[in-house]
Amino acid sequence: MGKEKDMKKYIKWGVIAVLFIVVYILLAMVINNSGKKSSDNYLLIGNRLIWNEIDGKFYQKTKVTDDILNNKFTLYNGNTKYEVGNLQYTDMQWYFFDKDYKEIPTDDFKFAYSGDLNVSPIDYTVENYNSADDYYIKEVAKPSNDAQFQAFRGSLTKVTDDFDKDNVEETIYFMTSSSLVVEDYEFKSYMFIVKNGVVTDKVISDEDPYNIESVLDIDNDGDIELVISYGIINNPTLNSCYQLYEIVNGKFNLLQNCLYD
Ligand SMILES: [Ca+2]
Ligand SMILES: [Ca+2]
Repeated sequence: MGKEKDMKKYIKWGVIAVLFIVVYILLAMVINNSGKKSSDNYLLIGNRLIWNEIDGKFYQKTKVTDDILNNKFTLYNGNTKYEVGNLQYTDMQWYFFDKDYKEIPTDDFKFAYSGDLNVSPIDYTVENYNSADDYYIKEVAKPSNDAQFQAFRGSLTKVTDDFDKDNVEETIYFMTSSSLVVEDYEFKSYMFIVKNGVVTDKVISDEDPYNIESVLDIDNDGDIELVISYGIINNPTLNSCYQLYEIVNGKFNLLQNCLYD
């Protein structure tokens, strides 16, 4: 009788132990899947964007952690490539040093990347308004008075290249009337493409401006990508919305909306 009782006790505790282990494994699996595993593939663009690439998607890191700092980065200042030995993020600014702790110049800092990423720089210049742009301001924004016109002119930036590799250049314009603070007027923001003198695509926002942050070849496949910030009027932060676009046949193609870690 006693032995049987002991046996039952053992089985009972055995079953409990097995259940415990099963629950533990399931929990571990759930926890593991809910937090995306970070990778060593980091892309730093300017001082306000840190992307962590996982399976082709770029997740924004909203703070600087050791995970980031412990990587080996390759940096482009203009078209000059450097291997980074150490990096620091102080007062919202990156500082890079080579293996001898000599500071790497960042006067024309394009980006730095680590891990399996392979990013190529693209030569580009961000230009401001000139009088030939009035035609497009009128066509796209239809300003109803001179103050609105002036606001768009003052904010206008543009970048030109053959973005979709069809041997015809496109100019991508960014403009907003956000500087105009008058009653009964809600400012508008635009991003549009001009190709062969024709507006081929436009994106309109009721409020938040679009800004060009970077033009690069993010995967080194020869096709150009654009990093555009959205909704930043004054101070871009690590939290701001950064989008990735390509241009196809004169149209914007959103490759990735802002995506947070
Ligand atoms: Ca083109
Ligand atoms: Ca590319």
